[in-house]
Amino acid sequence: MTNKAIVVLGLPASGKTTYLAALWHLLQARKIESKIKSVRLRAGEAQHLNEIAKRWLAAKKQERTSQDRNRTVTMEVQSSASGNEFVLSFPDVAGEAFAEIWEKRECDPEVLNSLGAQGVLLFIHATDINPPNWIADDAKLNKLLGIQQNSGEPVAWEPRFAPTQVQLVDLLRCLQEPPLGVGPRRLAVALSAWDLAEGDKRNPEKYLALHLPLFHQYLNHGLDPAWVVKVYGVSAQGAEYDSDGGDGKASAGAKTMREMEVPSERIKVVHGESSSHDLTEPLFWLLD
Ligand SMILES: Nc1nc2c(ncn2[C@@H]2O[C@H](COP(=O)(O)OP(=O)(O)OP(=O)(O)O)[C@@H](O)[C@H]2O)c(=O)[nH]1
Ligand SMILES: [Mg+2]
Repeated sequence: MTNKAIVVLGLPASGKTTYLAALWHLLQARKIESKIKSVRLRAGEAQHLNEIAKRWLAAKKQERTSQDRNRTVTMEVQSSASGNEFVLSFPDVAGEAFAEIWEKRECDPEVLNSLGAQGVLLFIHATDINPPNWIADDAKLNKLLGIQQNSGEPVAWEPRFAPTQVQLVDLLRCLQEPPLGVGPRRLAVALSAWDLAEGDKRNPEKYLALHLPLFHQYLNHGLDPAWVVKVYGVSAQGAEYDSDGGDGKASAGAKTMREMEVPSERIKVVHGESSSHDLTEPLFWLLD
């Protein structure tokens, strides 16, 4: 049995826990063909996995992962094609831990350990992107909203204001340099909430080039050429789910998802022009 580790990265609310919840359901339910099968859970966290999978099944949004509740799930999995078995470590870490690498140049020691993995699964919420803003556009928006602007007065800048793609490029740069660098890796970029991006009628790679052009250029021309990259569109929910807060009204999408006979069919994974319900596809490619 080979030990393989995958590190799951992503800024806050990028879809990491939702992916893990849907993955656990899919592996346990075995209702659809998948490239990877779960053999057994090796280390603890069954309760966590069962809780998040239960929320997923009920079409409820996951709770934000808090930094003092980072969890690494270790499972024994098997490739359906070759029968080879792997021990897969899959950390469910709060996005704040990765944001801190950019904002404070600090890294939690536990997170540091998991960052040595050869396989990197990087989540980016396809529609929750902080784009670079133009001062002229901001001024226009402030005027429309009736917000008083004191022109000529500097506004203190904070690293968290940086555009999403700037933070992501820096994260990848850190993974290539000491103390986080471990040589060439495989990188699967998962554009999560793909159901919200599909209206664009573009494949995931083209979507990335359009909405995160700096990041896309970095993948192609800035990253160590020995790294291998694939871009996936991932809809782990299939639609918008109910949130716990607010008026408690059920979303129409969540209702449709709850009515599906085979819940694993809510899932959609897109690569290039092909799509499937197999959420294990990026993991299989990373383990290969
Ligand atoms: N529409 C849609 N929304 C999704 C999907 N996957 C995740 N989301 C939403 O994205 C938001 C963040 O999802 P989480 O899985 O909690 O993200 P996370 O990366 O674990 O967040 P932290 O724990 O805060 O780091 C939630 O509002 C989810 O409902 C999806 O496939 N479709
Ligand atoms: Mg989370």
